[in-house]
Amino acid sequence: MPDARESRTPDFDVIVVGAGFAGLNALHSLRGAGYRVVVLDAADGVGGTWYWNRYPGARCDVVSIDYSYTFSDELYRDWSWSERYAQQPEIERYLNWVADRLDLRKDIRLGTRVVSAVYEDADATWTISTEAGDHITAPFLVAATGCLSVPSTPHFDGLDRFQGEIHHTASWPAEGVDLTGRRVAVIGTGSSGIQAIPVIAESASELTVFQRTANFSLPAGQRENDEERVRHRKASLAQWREAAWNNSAGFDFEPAALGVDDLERERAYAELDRRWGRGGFPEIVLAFDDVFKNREANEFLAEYFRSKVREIVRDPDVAELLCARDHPIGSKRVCADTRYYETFNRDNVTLIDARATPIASFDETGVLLSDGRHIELDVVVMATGFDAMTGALRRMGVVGRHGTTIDDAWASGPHTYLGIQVVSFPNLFMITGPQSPSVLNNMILGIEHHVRWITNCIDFMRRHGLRSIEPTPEAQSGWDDEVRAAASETLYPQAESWYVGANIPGKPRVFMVYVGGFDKYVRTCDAIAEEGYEGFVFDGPDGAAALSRSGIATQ
Ligand code: NA7
Repeated sequence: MPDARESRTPDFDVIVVGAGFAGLNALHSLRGAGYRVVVLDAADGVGGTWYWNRYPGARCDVVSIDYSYTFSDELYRDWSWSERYAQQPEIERYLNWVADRLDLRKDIRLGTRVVSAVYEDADATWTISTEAGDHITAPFLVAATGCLSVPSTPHFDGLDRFQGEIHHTASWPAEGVDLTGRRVAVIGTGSSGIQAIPVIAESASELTVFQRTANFSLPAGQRENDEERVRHRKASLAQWREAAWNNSAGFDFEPAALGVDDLERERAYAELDRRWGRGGFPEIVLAFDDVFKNREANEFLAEYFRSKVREIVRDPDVAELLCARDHPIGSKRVCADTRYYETFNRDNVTLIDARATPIASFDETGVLLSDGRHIELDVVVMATGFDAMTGALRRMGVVGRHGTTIDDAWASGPHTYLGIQVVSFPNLFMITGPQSPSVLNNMILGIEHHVRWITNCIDFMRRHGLRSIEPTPEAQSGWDDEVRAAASETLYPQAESWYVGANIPGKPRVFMVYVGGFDKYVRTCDAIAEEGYEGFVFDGPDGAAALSRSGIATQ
């Protein structure tokens, strides 16, 4: 008797999970290609990471004119960012504007959390189950679930007894939190903490910062956008796009060597001072490629950063504590701040070395440190990061062929082909998935590239009557090797960062980003598609036969 499910008609052609930058772009592209698409998102609004991360001071650390969709000249032309680095509310407004402008809302179901995604081999169909108990089917599933979308709150004894408020930066209440005159603790000094701390210090009566590891941070150089520059960019978007697609990081500048060997130290310092004054990654961190590979150049730059901390922070002991030493600069995300170090000169701000004197426990009124000190608190801010890169797919309960779970497949860290697909998970596509350039390149271009690639791939399958696609194990392990080899030429793997999963207890330590160059990556993916999707198999293990049946050449 045939399985009843074999004859069922799927509800949609494509289910996209996530309504942030990636999901909105995917919906527009796939719907434009004629597919029936639905986007599901747990949030009550569009925006993805820019919906959730509403903490005080939340801001993008990529300049706003580079952090915009480029797939549509009209969109690019008709939106104007007010600041060099956009704040969260403005980015959220932008994404809402895009959703309206492209008439996307009618295909987006908000407040819809996906609790499982199961692939059925018999009819090559994904069934998505939602928290509300709905089931939705489609042959294709696109995970537009973001790289930093699962907040992580470490375990602290007694936290549930604390009678004050606790807020994670990545699930900050939409109505805001009034911190005026309150005693606040911020736990964590990554990008989120470093952005939030100066703003919180201005309203809190007392702010206690718990720093376990000092980070490198530089002034963002925040200012209003230079109107002339914006006009020029809008007028020359096509050239910018061309340059960025062919750039190793997806921007329009090519890094050069800091070259500490060649330059006299004074000259190098003078150059760095000039750049520090202008602020932001393009000026300093991303400007020098040898810094990511050469330990000497790296230490030179790191020491320059430390000298700046000592210049700014008046108390020498506090300054030393704020100097990052445990990792090469750039091997963890360098932070872009607005008066972060200056904040530690305020009378109402105290820095606690949470490595020397960790939090022992919480009680009803505050926190007890390992040295016996008790700090009374009204509000605790967890700026403690994310289960990055793999967390979202793992939380979504993804089950592929023969009951293989994504947890099984990634037990030793993520394995993918091109960061786009995974063996045993046919027709599941990831946007900026692990092992793609993602967070270490221009995210928006990375998203646009994946969206284009996925749309073309589904088109190809439709044209050739193919039902399913997945990578071969050989191609996947080859990509593992490429990702590892590219990382081994850099200093990235030397840090205990979220790039390697070190911030989540029990998570395998594997460097999860492809750092072989954005331009090279784009060329590789596009060549694979043009050559008939080498390394992928269509319609299960009988893929070669499926391809030849479809009338196209097989390798
Ligand atoms: P990050 O960069 O992962 O930072 C999390 C911070 O929280 C970091 O300073 C951690 O210290 C700290 N942390 C985590 N657990 C603890 C405990 N138990 N005690 C004390 N401190 C702790 O997350 P962000 O949200 O700031 O930024 C994530 C990305 O978003 C960022 O890189 C940008 O790309 C945007 P640790 O370093 O682990 O010692």
